[in-house]
Amino acid sequence: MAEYTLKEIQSQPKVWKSLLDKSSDIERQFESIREECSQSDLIFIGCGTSYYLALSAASVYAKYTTKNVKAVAASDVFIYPDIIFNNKRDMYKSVLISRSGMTTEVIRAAKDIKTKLHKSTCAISCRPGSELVNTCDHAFIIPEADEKSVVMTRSFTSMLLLIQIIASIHSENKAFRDELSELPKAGKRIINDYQHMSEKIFYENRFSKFVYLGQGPFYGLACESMLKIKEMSLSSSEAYHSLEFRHGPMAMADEDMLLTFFISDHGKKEDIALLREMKTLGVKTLVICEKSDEAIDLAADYLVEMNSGISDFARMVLTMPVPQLLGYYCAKSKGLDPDNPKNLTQVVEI
Ligand code: F1P
Repeated sequence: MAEYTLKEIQSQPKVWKSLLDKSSDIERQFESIREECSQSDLIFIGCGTSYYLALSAASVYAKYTTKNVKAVAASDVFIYPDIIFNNKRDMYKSVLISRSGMTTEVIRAAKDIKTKLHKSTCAISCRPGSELVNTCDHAFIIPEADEKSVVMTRSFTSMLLLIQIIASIHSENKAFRDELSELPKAGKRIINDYQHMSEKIFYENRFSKFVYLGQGPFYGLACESMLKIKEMSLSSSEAYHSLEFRHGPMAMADEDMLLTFFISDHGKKEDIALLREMKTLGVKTLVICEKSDEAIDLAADYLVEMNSGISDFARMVLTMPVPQLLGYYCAKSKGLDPDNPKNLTQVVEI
């Protein structure tokens, strides 16, 4: 077995470092579109993993630049353009996200925005020379984050980090930029510390349901984690805004469920109350947080403590290696090949 996926998960801190080392080039490139970006609202567009990336990227960008930013699935851009752009079509700068730059819906969205709305477009991708990159007016490309695997892991975190770097440049926020530079070291430590735990979870349990909960910028990460376990291990999985889980989905809670909580600094009080309540329903809990406390220690069956000293919006990529490893090890525990998930291909072309 080739084991691309595991190597790509493990390589993330190295790729983040090489991306951070290119911050000056990214800055130079951003200066050519600064004015246009400053005058527009932003819309992040993608499919699958790249759509979930758009959700988290939109939160981070809105937070630091105080701009109006939204995320949409690429298909809605050409199926429901009126809902997305309504009568404000001149206001938006579109950012199209795609690892391959070949996904049909993303390319169609980019072409429609250019030809029907006459607006310029910007691509975020891992493949130079792709159709998306050639269609867009600007492109930020990170070839070192590209992957052999079908399932996106380091491309997700690296393209998210790239957008965070751009947000730090756009907002001229040096403190945010300094926080981002700490990520590779913390990421390496987290992978070393928690790889074994991620494997052990599946020696100790056989879950039939997986749920991921996160608020704000962590909601897109919860969705992406849900997709990792689904794609690699063919397991039923769902993601919700944390407090939404109480509005119906908790009917499904029982001992066959692994409930993963992304606990943020912003929503810690509400998150912990929910965690304690769910624990009483018999679920197994996995908590991913910056720092634990007595209440978390008591209610978490499995705990990932990042201890990074980095704030909520800057440390987002640090939360991802463990959910990616869960997908990988769950697949292994079921005798599946995470490099070659059933029914999936690296690029979805229609
Ligand atoms: C997005 C995507 C992935 C999915 C699969 C096929 O691709 O749909 O989300 O996991 O690998 O591609 P892209 O537009 O980012 O290349």
